[in-house]
Amino acid sequence: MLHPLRGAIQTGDATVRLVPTTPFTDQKPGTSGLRKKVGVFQQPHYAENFIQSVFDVVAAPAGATLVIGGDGRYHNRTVIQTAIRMAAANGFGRVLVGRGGILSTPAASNLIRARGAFGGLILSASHNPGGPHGDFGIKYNVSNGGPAPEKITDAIFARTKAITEYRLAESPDLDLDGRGSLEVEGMTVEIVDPVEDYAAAMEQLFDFGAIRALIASGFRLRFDAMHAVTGPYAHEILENRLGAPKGTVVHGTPSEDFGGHHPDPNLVHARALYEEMMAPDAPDFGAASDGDGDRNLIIGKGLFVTPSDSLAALAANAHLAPGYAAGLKGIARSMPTSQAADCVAEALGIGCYETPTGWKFFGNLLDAGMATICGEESAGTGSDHVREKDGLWAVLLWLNILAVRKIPVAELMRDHWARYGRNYYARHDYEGVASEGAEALMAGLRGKLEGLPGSHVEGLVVAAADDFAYTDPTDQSISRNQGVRILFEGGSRIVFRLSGTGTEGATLRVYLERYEPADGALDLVTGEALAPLVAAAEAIAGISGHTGRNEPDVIT
Ligand code: VG1
Ligand code: CO
Repeated sequence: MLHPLRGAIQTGDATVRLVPTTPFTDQKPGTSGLRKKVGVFQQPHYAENFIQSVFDVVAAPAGATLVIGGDGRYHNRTVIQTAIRMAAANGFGRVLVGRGGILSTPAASNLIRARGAFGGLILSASHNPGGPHGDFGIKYNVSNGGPAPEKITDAIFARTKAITEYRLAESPDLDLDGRGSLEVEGMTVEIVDPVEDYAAAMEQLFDFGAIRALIASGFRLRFDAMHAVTGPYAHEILENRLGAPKGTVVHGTPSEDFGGHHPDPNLVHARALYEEMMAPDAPDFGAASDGDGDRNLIIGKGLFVTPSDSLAALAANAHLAPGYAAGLKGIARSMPTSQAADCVAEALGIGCYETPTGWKFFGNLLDAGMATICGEESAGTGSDHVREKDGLWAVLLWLNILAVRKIPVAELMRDHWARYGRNYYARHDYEGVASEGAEALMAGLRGKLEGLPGSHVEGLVVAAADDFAYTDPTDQSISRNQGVRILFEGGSRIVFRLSGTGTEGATLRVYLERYEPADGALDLVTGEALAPLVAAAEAIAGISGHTGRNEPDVIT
């Protein structure tokens, strides 16, 4: 319940309450917005404090447009109602909200750009589990459609620590399931179809006729929406517009708790899809997306394509799709993402940028026209069509490429490796470990960096080691401590960093990469290819001693 009224002021015809509040100390946005357990967000004033801090920092001009939508997880509708009341009380003139409160993250980014909105609130905890005991999240995106850059998220965090009141319009809950426009105290709330604008944008980028013909020729695909937000998008685009048979999209109805599953499209949580794709009668192409629709998992018949390889293959072939026929301006990847994309950039003679983890670092490069395609090892790929990674976009680009090249995914990848070499890659996650142990591990690594070059570990020779720092080439802003990199002679690497999206203890991510040149061993089993690096990671970082774990929880 709200505190008693401290003051009610009239702004035009709006009745605005100024609600007194006190700061929470834990509202620091992480890799992708503020993520906490649902119970934390349900505390009185918690979401309000954060949203007001966003509004205070971004200082939208009166009458500005705000996009609001989420991935449909538990608590989505409650926070959307609050956010709309607060937007009205903070002087926004128009809110665009997805029907039912639904907007995938890339669709929200698209809407902000297409409608010239000032910004947007995306309510999601992405790949984290949902439901009353799961996670919730709020992220603010700026007018280019991308996540707020660090200088804004830092200012928001500072504001959350000083906030004393928030503004709320007095109005009843809105029916978000209807059509058309509503009014909240002088502000227009337009309920938009979550899929329409996004699907239209995809039709502009890709040759839907060619993909339709591929599917009509008997090419079989499977798309697992993981009970999350991409269900309605995939039904419309893959089945209705591209003619894939009904049933191509599975788990296509968004549910508040993702059917009790973990909407993370990796080999652990999308295991059933993986097994289907490895079976003798597998479809030609399998894909999955995460809670908010920005990630993609790509599996060909009999071959899992690592997200890093997918980025490289998409970059190498993107010109085959109409939206990229003019070629790429550059490629950007997050630091832990494998260097496969670098080989493509080199061959194409275009720029290649290495950024810290998280999509917010790609925005400036895309805005400046320095990069066209970006990607992360965590199953995120996207382009300059929006300012978020985009799961269905990646699926459609793959399909467009396959429709032109008319070869199976596995053959396309073998061909790729034979040309550029192969970056064997895996990420080992140690989830929910004690924060002290994880911090001590990272501190220990940082302490050793200087002495590592030249040393021999498990048959590998360390060429360089550092704690990654990034200077944005467009505005010279610097982000430090973005992960420890150990680079070996021959192009192999180990990267260590702590997750910035978890909500329980710490999650240690260990990224392992081994490079084999085009005339090297291209057909190894990944686990075997990486075994020396796994041993080296343990020897250098003392993972078991610091975490008490002998095995990672998740290998992707
Ligand atoms: C993870 C991934 C990162 C991704 C981020 C948000 O962050 O590693 O690549 O950008 O999630 O993705 P972290 O800090 O936990 O490693 V999503 O789909 O959760 O918005
Ligand atoms: Co996501």
